[in-house]
Amino acid sequence: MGLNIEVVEFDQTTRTAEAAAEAIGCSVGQIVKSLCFMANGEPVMALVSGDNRLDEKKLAALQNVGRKKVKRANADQVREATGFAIGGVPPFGHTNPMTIYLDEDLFQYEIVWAAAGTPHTVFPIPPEQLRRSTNGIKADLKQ
Ligand code: 5CA
Repeated sequence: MGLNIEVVEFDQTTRTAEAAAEAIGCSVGQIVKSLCFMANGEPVMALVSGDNRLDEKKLAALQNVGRKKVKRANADQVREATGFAIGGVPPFGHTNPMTIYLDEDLFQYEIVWAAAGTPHTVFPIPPEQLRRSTNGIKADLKQ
């Protein structure tokens, strides 16, 4: 993808946004949560700032499906859709390409940090590069 990614590995866990921010020494808002949802049975990903909670109503509206048709993916669905286990799901490199939305709040930072495939690895990336490399749609996603 023409990215110059440098994966950083920690001894301590980075499996949650809070733990990752602690290990990196950045704000929780700079952590990219790669959240997988099922919308009408199809996987869709929301890249959400660590400070924010995703509003499933907003995701349903973006996907043009009913509110009740959006559910958080379970561990098996996450693994099937992305190829990775919860706690290390990266924003790209998934088994199956899926629609990706990006929390507009990520764009206030010069650099954000996302999971690099394991619960001990992360990488920094400018939000605009994250948008380009995921073909992501910038949106208002938070509660
Ligand atoms: N490595 C960190 C920071 S980049 C990370 O992966 N954070 S995360 O937020 O993207 O991944 C953890 C998320 O997985 C949680 O916010 C939660 O939404 C989701 N999750 C955790 N346990 C479950 C579960 N049992 N079922 C479905 N989703 C879960």
